[in-house]
Amino acid sequence: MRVLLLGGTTEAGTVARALESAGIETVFSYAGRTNAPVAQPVPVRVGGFGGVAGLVAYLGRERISHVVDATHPFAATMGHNAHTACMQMGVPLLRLERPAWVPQTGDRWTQVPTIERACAALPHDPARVFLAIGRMHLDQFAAAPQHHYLLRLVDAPTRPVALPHHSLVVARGPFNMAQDTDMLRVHAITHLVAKNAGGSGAVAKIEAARALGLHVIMIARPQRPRTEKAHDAGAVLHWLSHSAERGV
Ligand code: 3Y8
Ligand code: NAP
Repeated sequence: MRVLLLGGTTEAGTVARALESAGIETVFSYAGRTNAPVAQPVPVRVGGFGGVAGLVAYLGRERISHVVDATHPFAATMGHNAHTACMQMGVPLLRLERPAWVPQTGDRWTQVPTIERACAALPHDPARVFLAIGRMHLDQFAAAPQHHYLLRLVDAPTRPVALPHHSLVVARGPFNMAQDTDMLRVHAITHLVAKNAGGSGAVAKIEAARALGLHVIMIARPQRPRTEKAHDAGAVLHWLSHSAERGV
């Protein structure tokens, strides 16, 4: 058995530790988005595969017997590519999906279907907005330059940010509520824009926004292909052992 673990989330690290403890041969895969990704207890590869064709070739060349997709809910292209490549190669695929966050008492959410619609959901009058969606979609908010934006990025930007009024925090999660509450207060934030990532690593800001009574513009997850799903590392190990018993 040789498992390709598509990573980049807190849960992927948990699965990597479980597979290593179980003595299951595993390769952990990062896209190479950040300068210094978190080390893992199993061999790591970094960078894209080169689309579906590249992934198909990788699965064959590396004799991968199983794929676990533990990528972030918004990494939908990787999700679709993994599904297509595994179907083509007859390699079993399991999606490790964490439940989406749901609004609770005290939440002031405006739910939008895409990142593009999040900007339009901001008020017309100038606000102070914590843009907690990382680096890759910041430019879309240049359409609303009247706001002051607080940006939190994993790595310092390599080019000027196209938002005239912004503050920058360079930090890597997982984050905690005390840190996030303090940051929202210090920057006098009135609105928060977030992806519905689910999980524990990014939830602190949502809990802090609830405590402070802030408006949250919550971006829904993109569609993913229908695949077998698990919600924790134990279920991944069970799937692998069951799959081995069935000789696949
Ligand atoms: C490169 C690997 C671990 C994994 C930790 C989780 C939690 C902390 C919170 C905020 C929101 C955001 C962002 C975020 C979080 C975890 C998890 C998560 C959100 C690393 C990582 C990689 C990435 C890629 C990065 C994206 C960006 C998104 C920042 C490592 C740290 C906003 C998503 O600069 C860039 O290009 C960053 C790109 C994709 C989204 C974006 O559009 O900018 N994650 N994040 C992975 C790879 O190369 O394959 O560097 O160690 C992983 C984590 N980030 O092991 O502890 O499990 O989700 N990541 C979001 O959820 O909204 C920050 O600030 O509150
Ligand atoms: P994406 O848009 O779904 O994927 C774009 C391309 O990046 C893929 O086609 C693939 O390139 C490559 N790729 C993505 N994940 C990969 C992985 N784990 N290993 C190897 N190649 C990968 O992905 P994304 O949203 O940019 O996310 C990139 C990484 O950051 C993922 O590991 C994801 O788990 C992590 N992450 C993303 C977010 C987020 O908000 N999007 C949040 C936290 C963590 P090729 O086509 O060349 O194979």
